Amino acid sequence: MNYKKDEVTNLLNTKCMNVFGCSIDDATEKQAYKTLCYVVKDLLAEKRSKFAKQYKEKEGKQVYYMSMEFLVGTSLRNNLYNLGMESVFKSALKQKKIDINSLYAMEPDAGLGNGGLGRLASCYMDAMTSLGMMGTGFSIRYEFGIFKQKIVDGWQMEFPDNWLEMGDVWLNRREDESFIIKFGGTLKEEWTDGKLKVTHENYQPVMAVPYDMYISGYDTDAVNKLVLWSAKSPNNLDMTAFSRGEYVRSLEENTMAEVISKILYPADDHIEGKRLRIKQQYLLVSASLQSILLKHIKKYKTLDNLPDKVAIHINDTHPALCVPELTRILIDEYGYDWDKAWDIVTRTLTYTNHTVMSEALERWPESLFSAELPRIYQIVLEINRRLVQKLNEVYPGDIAKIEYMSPVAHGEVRMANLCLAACHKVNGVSKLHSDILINSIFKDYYNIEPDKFTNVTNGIAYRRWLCQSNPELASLIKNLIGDKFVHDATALEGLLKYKGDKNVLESLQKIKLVKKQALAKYISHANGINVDPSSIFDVQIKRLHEYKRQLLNVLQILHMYNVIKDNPNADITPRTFVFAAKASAGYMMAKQIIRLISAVADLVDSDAAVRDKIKVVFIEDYKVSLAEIIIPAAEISEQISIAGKEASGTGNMKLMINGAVTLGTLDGANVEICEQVGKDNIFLFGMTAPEVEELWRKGYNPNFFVTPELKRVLDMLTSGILGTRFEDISKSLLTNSFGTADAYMTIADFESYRQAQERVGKEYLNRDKFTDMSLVNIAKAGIFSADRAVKEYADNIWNIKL
Ligand code: CR1
Repeated sequence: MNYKKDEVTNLLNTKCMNVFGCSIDDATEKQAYKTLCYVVKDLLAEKRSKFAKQYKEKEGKQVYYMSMEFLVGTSLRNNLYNLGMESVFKSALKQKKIDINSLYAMEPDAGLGNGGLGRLASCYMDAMTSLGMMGTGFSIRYEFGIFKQKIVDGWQMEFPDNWLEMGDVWLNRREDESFIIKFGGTLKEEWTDGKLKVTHENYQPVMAVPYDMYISGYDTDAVNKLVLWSAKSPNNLDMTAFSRGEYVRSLEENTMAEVISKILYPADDHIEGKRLRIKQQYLLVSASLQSILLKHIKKYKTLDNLPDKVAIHINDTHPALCVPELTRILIDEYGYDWDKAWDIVTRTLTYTNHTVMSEALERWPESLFSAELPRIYQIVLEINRRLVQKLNEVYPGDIAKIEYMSPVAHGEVRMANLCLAACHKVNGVSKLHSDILINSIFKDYYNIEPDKFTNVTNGIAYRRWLCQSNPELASLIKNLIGDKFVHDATALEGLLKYKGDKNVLESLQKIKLVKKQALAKYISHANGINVDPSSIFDVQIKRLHEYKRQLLNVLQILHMYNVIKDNPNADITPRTFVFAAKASAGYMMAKQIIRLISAVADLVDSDAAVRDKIKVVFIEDYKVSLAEIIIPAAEISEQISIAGKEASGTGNMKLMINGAVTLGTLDGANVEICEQVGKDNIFLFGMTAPEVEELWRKGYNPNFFVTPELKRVLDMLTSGILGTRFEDISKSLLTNSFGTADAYMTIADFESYRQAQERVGKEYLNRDKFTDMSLVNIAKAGIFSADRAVKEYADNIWNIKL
């Protein structure tokens, strides 16, 4: 958008006057922040209205992206950047003596997600918009997003994240477009004119109120919307109770309803089969589908063509209730018969799987499911009955297989099977992960419908992660290869011609140092620790999960400690190990591991012989905006999950594009990162996924893999040297009573990891060679752009022409 400085000043003044009754000169900082956000929102609204009008005339196909999580992070800088207006706003504000950076700093993260899955959804909204697609995200307006983390004496403590206080500036409430969602109750069945009519009675109605958040894209006419549903009681006050003097009870129903959208479940790659959670899922699904269908019928006067005009995407199984709910609406509300309804459902819905962790595969007890959603349960049973009939023809008599594939079995409703049965496309999120899906967990479905399955390797909104978080690097790249890469990330390959170019390597080193200094400053402020910006910044930032093996990292640090203690003059390249991670609130082992990291940090720091060589820092409250500070400063990107378990990873991509070199296993998208950069530009270690499988088959006993060095490290866990004895961690690694010890093969991979870490230390000493590796990583990161990923979804899954 083309605005001059004076015009921007006018916009700010007028808005400030309208909302706060003062000019921008007299505004408090908070008022200035809000004014700026409102002005930006207005600009987006204006663009949105033009875009929507154009689109309506074109009658193109559009996507609805259903996700229980969108990890939006902050929006202000991103929106200004995307509108190409950052500098004009900056100078208009500067004239008023307001530093735009201090306003940026006031914005809370919209933390409506846990980790990779939620951030991916936000990156895809950005890419859909930048590509000019009409795409709408649907989720929940959690009053409290992912908790704020504080570390107290090594323990994680959780605090509520009241993001709306400053974050609601981006939301538009549209009460008029609310829908009623029905929970519980009973079903009445009547036959009229040879047709069975089912009426849902005595249910508890909850109102779903939509809030819109605009999503901007880079250099595009498009503006999309993220629609967030909030739960509300349809009856404000129970007047009878109120007039009886029962004031509290009169408000009770209100509170019960509102609780549904109160808080995000803080578990990642893990489910909790809680009643409130299924209510959240149904609220999202039912409200979104009602709104999609209403809009469609208004426009086309029929739902027959729904699959031609609409793709509804199920992001992991959390919104899997789309399957029965869409069927229900078509039958109960729009009078379709089963076959026609089912045909529309299957051609409209698509599904992405994001994990093979069995504890994350959602299943609901039938009793809970049928009590909360009686009509939906009935429909699920019918889907199941028809499917079993079909499977009996394909796998006659193979009861075990059919049961394994059924949406309903053993007293449970299984959401993944519901998606597999209904969606016309199913994908994994990296090549390795998609292969594992078709060769193992989804094999039986793959055998009957191989064409249904495909892969889309994850991608990132690289303009946020490179251009906005690391403007210094982006501007160097522009100087070297022009600005084509801002639209087309694969143009980054142009950097390859600067391999070995002394000047370029020096510039890269300088920029890295600047970003490391910035992180060091943050750390000194947040942790009160001074880290040395000339040491290697070795970073592991992601959710805390045993399969991600933060523990492997810590054990190796303890080993380095021993090496230095044995020989204070040992040739060790100074290293700063940075961790940041939230643990699911109820995940005790993950919390213990955080405590261990803190204990190791203290141990290292208290020892004069060691502290100049290694530093360990756990930065609390990992979130999108913190990642934006850490990632540009990273030199080593730890991606060390046990092979076969990390579906893709996306932090690996963000770190790579900022020049960090991956130290990793051949897991998830690391495999494709390795394909891109070649073995010389990545530090690989550990077993491959087939080797892991093979070892499980042969029988894994961690004790066989304990080297003398590792034995010494493991003893430290319980010796008391760490202040606390970490018995549980030690046991989880070594006690093999039920064959469950070391479930993530930390011990089996330790030696290989130790050696890889030694290589890192050595290779870093040749700064130019290391920076060359870094340059190749930046140059080859283009393929991991969300633009590429979303194009693949459009082509192969949603059938949308761009
Ligand atoms: C996976 O663990 C992947 C993201 C996005 C996560 C991670 O490897 O990069 O999804 N899965 O695809 C997840 O959160 C509930 O599952």
